[in-house]
Amino acid sequence: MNKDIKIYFAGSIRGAEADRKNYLRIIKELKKRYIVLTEHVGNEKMLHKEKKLTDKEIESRDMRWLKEADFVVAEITSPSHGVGIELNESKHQKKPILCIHKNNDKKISAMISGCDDFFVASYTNIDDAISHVESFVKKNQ
Ligand code: 6K6
Repeated sequence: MNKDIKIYFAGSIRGAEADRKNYLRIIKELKKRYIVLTEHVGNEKMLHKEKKLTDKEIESRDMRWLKEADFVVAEITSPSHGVGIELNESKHQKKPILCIHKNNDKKISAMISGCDDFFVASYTNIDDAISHVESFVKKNQ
């Protein structure tokens, strides 16, 4: 239990609605162990409220949270411009970055798998995804 550790969870928003339930399940488990700064990424109701914000407000708020985060966990099964930008920014801020993706036939971007700053792991179920996060946090704490 590391309730003082702040995690920035990144996942595709515009373009991967089908993945949201999966994000929600991961975030629900992460919240039992850590502070998740970006719960809205998997939460339909919270995202609906986000729609009231301008894109400028979203971008500056998210960049502020990213700065505040101790760890970045990105779910990269579905490609996302926003997640790509967040990953690059996290890399420049020298955050420990874990990228997780479903164990399927889809190839992930070479810009992620080819970058030494990102630790990439595949998972088959939620327990698996969480244990990747737990061991990554333990190793990089
Ligand atoms: C709700 C429904 C559609 O758009 C919204 C409001 N948009 C966003 N709200 C909060 N965070 C966002 C929003 N759009 C992008 N982000 C950030 O970029 C999140 O932290 C995600 O990790 C990432 C997703 O980017 P895209 O390119 O997949 O949208």
